[in-house]
Amino acid sequence: MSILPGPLRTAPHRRFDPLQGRWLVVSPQRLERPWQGQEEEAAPEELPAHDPACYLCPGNERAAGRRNPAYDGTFVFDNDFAALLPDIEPVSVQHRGLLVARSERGVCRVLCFSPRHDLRLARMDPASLRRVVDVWAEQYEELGARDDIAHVQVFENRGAMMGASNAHPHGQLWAQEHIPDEVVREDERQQGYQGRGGTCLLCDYLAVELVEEERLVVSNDAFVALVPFWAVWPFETLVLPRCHVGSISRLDGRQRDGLADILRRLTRGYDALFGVPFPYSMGVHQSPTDGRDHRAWHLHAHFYPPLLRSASVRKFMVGYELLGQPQRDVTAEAAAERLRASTL
Ligand code: H2U
Ligand code: ZN
Repeated sequence: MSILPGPLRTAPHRRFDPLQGRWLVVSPQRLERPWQGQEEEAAPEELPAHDPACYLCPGNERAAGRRNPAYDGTFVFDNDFAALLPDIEPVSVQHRGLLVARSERGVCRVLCFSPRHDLRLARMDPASLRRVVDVWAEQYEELGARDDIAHVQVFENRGAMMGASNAHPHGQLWAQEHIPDEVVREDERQQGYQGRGGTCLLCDYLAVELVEEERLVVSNDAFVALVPFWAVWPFETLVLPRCHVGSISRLDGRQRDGLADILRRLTRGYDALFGVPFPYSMGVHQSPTDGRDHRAWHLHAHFYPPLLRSASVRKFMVGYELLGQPQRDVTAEAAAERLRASTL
């Protein structure tokens, strides 16, 4: 069942992103070429279980000279080259509203998902993935409880194409004094929606998608992954808990297992789509920790993969997208269909 009028599957149109409050241009007519799938991709790389040259493997020395313990599960450490620092002098400048700056305190950490150099989320077993979910929850709780931290961003860059510096399975945590802009916008949009109708934007959105079905990718009792109606990246997905909850730390054990299961099936689906370790940036958006009322916030994760048609055809945000607004060729419906087939 779909409410989408036929021309919106074949002709240029605009779609609205209610979470960011912005429009994008969708140009399905540009994808008349047949799906070429697995043609041009590189062969999957063979990695050793332990790489003596890896900065993140257990027991190895890191770039700045510290040595990793012989960890056998997950491992968290303060980033040796942190973008944000906790102990800096507070200063600010405000010159005629034109030169505006202020110091920003924060903490950056690296989280190794596994001691095994050759694994990635898609290849980890459910119990190990569940451990990663638990560490995300612990870190959010610990950092978010601090007075100098208003927001904790959990993310993963996967693949050199997305800027990952190392093949070892790892993600990052950036916690800071102010709420970053993407999150401020999502917060305002969720609060505004709840203020107008009394219900949650993402609870309502998920209910619509569960009826529409065509943008769903994988689901279980606790979580759903779908290609959002307003997706900008070719195979972008949104991971949503079925219940209204603001952070991973508020999920019970069954729900955390549910999240781990979705992450596993979704990333395996991504790998299967092109037959290679699929590059992406992934981030978990949890309610800000600035002490204000964020009851409207609905926990979710975004996956932003750049690959469009094969390992050698990727999306860049350039030209019109840099100067006007985002644009995509493959519709959310077509992307969901391909991704869903890859997760079977
Ligand atoms: P990315 O792969 O997403 O770049 O994350 C790796 C992070 O690990 C990166 O932020 C840090 C880099 O600063 N790092 C260390 O803290 N110590 C090292 O020895 C190597 C990399
Ligand atoms: Zn390694």
